[in-house]
Amino acid sequence: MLRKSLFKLVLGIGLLTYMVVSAYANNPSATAEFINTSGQTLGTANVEQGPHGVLVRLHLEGLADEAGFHAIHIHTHGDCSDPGEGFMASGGHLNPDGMEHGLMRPSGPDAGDFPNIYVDENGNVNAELFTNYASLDGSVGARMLDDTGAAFVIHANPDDHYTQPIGGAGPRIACGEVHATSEIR
Ligand SMILES: [Cu+2]
Repeated sequence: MLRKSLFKLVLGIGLLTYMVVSAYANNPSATAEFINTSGQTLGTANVEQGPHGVLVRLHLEGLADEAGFHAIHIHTHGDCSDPGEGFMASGGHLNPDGMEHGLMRPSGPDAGDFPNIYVDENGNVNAELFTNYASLDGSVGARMLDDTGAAFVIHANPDDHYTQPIGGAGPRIACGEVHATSEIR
C-alpha cells in the first residue's frame, strides 16, 4: 500500500517536472553568432523570450584589444554582411516609437538600448542582459524579428545612456544577426 502511493507520488512529481520544463522549452528563442570587423567569429548570444521581455545570454572571446566597457544595442536590420564597412547594414537602433536614445533619458529609452557589457583583460565577455522594451515576436515592446530581422551590435565605446543619438558609443566593432531557433508567430 505504502509502496503504491510512493510510486504514485514519484510519478506525479515526474509529470509535474516534465510539464514545467516543457512549458519553458516552448518559449520563443533565437541565437546570434557575432563577428568582428575582420569577419572572425567571436561567440554567441542565446535569446529566450519570457512573459516580461527577452533574456540574452552572451558568451564572447577574442576581444583582448577591447578590454573595458562597451555599448551593445539591438539594431533594426538582421544584416552583419559588411564587417569591412563597420556593420552599417545593420541600420540604426530598434526604435519603432521614435523614442530618444538612452536608458537614463527622460524621453527614452529606444527599444534597442541595453546596459553596457564588460570585456575582461583576456578578451572574454560572459553576461546576461534583459529588456522589456523589445521581444522576439513583439508581444512585449518592439518586435525584433519583423521583415528586416534584428542584429546585436557592439560599439567601440561605452554608452553614456544619455547623449543623442547613440550615447557616444562610437564605431561598431562586432555584430550578430538574430536568427530564430523556434517558431516565431
Ligand atoms: Cu548601436
